[in-house]
Amino acid sequence: MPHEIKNYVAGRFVASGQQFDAVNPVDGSLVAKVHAADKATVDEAVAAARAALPGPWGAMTAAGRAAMLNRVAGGIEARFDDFVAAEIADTGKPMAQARTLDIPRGAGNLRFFANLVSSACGEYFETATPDGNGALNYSVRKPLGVVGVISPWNLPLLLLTWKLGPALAAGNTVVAKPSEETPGSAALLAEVMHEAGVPAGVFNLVNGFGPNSAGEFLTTHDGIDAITFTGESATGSAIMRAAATNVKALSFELGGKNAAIIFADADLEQALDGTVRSVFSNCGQVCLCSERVYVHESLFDEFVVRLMDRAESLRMGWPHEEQTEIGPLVSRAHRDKVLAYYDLARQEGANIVTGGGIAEFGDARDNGAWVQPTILSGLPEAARCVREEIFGPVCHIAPFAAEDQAIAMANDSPYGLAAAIWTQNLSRAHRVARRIDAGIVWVNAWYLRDLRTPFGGVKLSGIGREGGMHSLNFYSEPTNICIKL
Ligand code: NAD
Ligand code: 6OH
Repeated sequence: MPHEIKNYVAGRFVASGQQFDAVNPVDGSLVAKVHAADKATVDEAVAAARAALPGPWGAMTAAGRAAMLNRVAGGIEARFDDFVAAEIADTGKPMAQARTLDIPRGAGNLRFFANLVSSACGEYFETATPDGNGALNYSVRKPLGVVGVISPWNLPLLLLTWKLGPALAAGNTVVAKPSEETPGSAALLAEVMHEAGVPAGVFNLVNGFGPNSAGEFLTTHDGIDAITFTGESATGSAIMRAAATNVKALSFELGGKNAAIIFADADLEQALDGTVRSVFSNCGQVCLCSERVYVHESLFDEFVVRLMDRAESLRMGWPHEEQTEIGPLVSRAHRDKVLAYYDLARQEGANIVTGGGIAEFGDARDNGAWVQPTILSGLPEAARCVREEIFGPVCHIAPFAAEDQAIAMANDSPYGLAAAIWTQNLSRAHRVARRIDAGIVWVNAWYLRDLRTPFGGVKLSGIGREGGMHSLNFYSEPTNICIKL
């Protein structure tokens, strides 16, 4: 039964004159009517956030804010099944994934930053002076102000809370805009914030699109001090231009064209398991997914066949079925983009090892956004399908002869988010890992997370790092205080 999703502004759920549809990509059914925030609603949200900054939120101690965030995390856990259902309805992802990754991390992100801000310490220096008495320097952390949070559709609650947690813990107030494709879990989060007693104006939620809509209203707003954004690199460029007028602080997690490198000395079973996960998880819609797989020539033919077997046996199914491993893409529009790349691969002369088309079921799912898991080979490194982010269940697989060549191929990319290296040779692991131009390198693993570690990309993949103190450093600014003794 479709429901209405409103905006959450100054502690109230507000409607607007214009609505758009949130659609379930499993079968094309209507999930919700979403009230798009107009300019006046965004203005009101920014004003409410500004007003709450010195008031209820800024006046609270870090421990008080941490307690509040822990209460919100508890609220997510108390409504766990509702959050799972909302995430599944918007994305079609397997329920097993929403239950073990998306929603637990939604609560976990808030708890993690609540705890971190409770124990974070500052800097202190003793400085010599000519009179011999010296001076003390210490710094106090202050929030940036009003933060605009713009999040994508692939891991909706996880990526929203990954920004909200540190922003709020550090004492900022927030106006958040979830992706227009996936407003459901953010709307529930607003309810949980409200029920937890988060003061009005501290967290505001505005729905809408990018250009000429809530996204652009936020990024061009003079009342916003910082924008934290996860999404496509091209959108990052547009936001950077928009944010220039009042020199907003920017944190960007952008696209990727991540490499996996399988050396001859890899544990083959482990590398196959890891690569099938890294290519096809979340239907390939994780920024960290491997879209370029490089395999040592001595293993290449065997690896291609075995990866193909695994790709073909991935269970595509309804989200609620326990056996389901892979769901649809997020929307028909995104499917058009992915299918255009499948066609382009053919035009570029690729060998389609498996897949390459729409997945059909003969039931309501044929109204959804399903595509076949796809493996390409035989393309030159300069081909567009090897250079551009596709963001679907697809990789290009190519052989290499020598370690240096594998590193050069991995690094020959406009992106630099993540890489996965598969080898049993310890020296090689260290040697190669540090030469990869990416923000995150996994060895014999993929998407193994520790929330304290720096997370982000180089080149077109982003600006800055999130995670642990890296997040708190973005969401707060030190004021140095120098005391002459
Ligand atoms: P997107 O850039 O299309 O949209 C992301 C968000 O930006 C949405 O909320 C959208 O409404 C908003 N937006 C779009 N245009 C805007 C504009 N001009 N001004 C302001 N806001 C605007 O990205 P997406 O399609 O939702 O997500 C997929 C992309 O995100 C992929 O490129 C993926 O690699 C990337 N991603 C990166 C990371 C990372 O950590 N590096 C994580 C997840 C996703
Ligand atoms: C991108 O699609 C995935 C990002 C994941 C995280 O930011 C995380 O903290 O796990």
